[in-house]
Amino acid sequence: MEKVFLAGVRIKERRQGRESGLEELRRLADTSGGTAVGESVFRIDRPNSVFYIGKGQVEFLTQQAADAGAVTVIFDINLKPGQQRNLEKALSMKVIDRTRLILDIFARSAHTQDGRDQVELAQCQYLLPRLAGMWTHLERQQGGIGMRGPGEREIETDRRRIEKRISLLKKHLGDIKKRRGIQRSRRLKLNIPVIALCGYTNSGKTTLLNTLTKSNAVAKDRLFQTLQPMTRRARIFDRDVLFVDTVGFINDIPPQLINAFHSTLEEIEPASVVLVVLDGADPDIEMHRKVVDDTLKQLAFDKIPRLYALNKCDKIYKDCQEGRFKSASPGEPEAQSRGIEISALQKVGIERLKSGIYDLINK
Ligand SMILES: Nc1nc2c(ncn2[C@@H]2O[C@H](COP(=O)(O)OP(=O)(O)OP(=O)(O)O)[C@@H](O)[C@H]2O)c(=O)[nH]1
Ligand SMILES: [Mg+2]
Repeated sequence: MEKVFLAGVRIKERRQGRESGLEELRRLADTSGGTAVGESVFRIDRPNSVFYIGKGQVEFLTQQAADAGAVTVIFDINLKPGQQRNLEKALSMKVIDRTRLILDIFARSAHTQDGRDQVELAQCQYLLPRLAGMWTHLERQQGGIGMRGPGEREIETDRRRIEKRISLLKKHLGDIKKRRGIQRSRRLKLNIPVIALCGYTNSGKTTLLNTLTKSNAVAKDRLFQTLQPMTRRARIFDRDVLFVDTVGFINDIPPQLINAFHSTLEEIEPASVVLVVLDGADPDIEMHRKVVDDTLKQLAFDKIPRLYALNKCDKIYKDCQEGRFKSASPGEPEAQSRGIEISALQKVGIERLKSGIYDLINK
């Protein structure tokens, strides 16, 4: 396990409401195989062009990370290539930013050829502007966080080869897009309503898909477990429907990933209903809701009727049984705005959720 030091950065004036802690960064670091040996949060007025954080803060961080025995510093913000390089020089350590960390996790989760191609495209696009001087001042390392996955062999090659690789991958992804398009139009001909499960990563989308369709897709307590969409047929009362599980969203989702995963996200397009799955027990639920709403808007899926499920309610209510939740019924305004409380794992609130879906597809 690689010893990592976590560095959170908060811009003072952007602070609104609850300031999120480093829990998410800790989970991301953990998922990518790092062991956090220390952490610090740096508050700044505005990003500095040289190091992002202030010079004095860099000195403090250098000391802290070295004392903790870290070999890598992971930031929860995105760094410009120059800032990243300057920080690596100043710290004499590998510096990973948020995008690189997330790309690394995606590389670990990519088990299919399509998934690997999509991640590699994102990695190549991330690397291209960072080629100059990359790792040259550090001992070249084998493996480790941010060095993993299909893109790693490309690091030492020149820009031209990466550019060639990008165009080849884009061609592959074009083929995937076509193939998916054909599959979708075939499904569309069946005239069965599609319900897309969307949400923040780890909110329980796959678990809910399994519960709704009696499937056994892999659901794990791990960020970005699901990369590829999965469609399963089920019945809601007297109607056949198709549920599609999708890749999870995250705050500050790297644009390279949205780009590379476009063909995957297109599976949401034919949906009659977007079922947003939120982790109802997460203190950051409102941030998650906003990220999901904003991402759906960015992808132009905001016109599709939406239903919110507040999942993991068994974590909130001790005595969790069907009908015991305090939530309003799906027809009531409060439930529509906040969401229908469910537990995908304990199979609670599922009938009420189905009624909500049923009402929307019959509209
Ligand atoms: N307590 C509790 N845990 C749940 C519930 N639903 C899901 N989980 C757990 O939450 C974790 C993530 O569940 P997944 O279904 O894999 O979540 P996901 O949204 O598909 O996550 P990604 O595919 O990684 O984006 C797993 O450990 C599940 O067992 C629930 O209703 N209650
Ligand atoms: Mg999943």
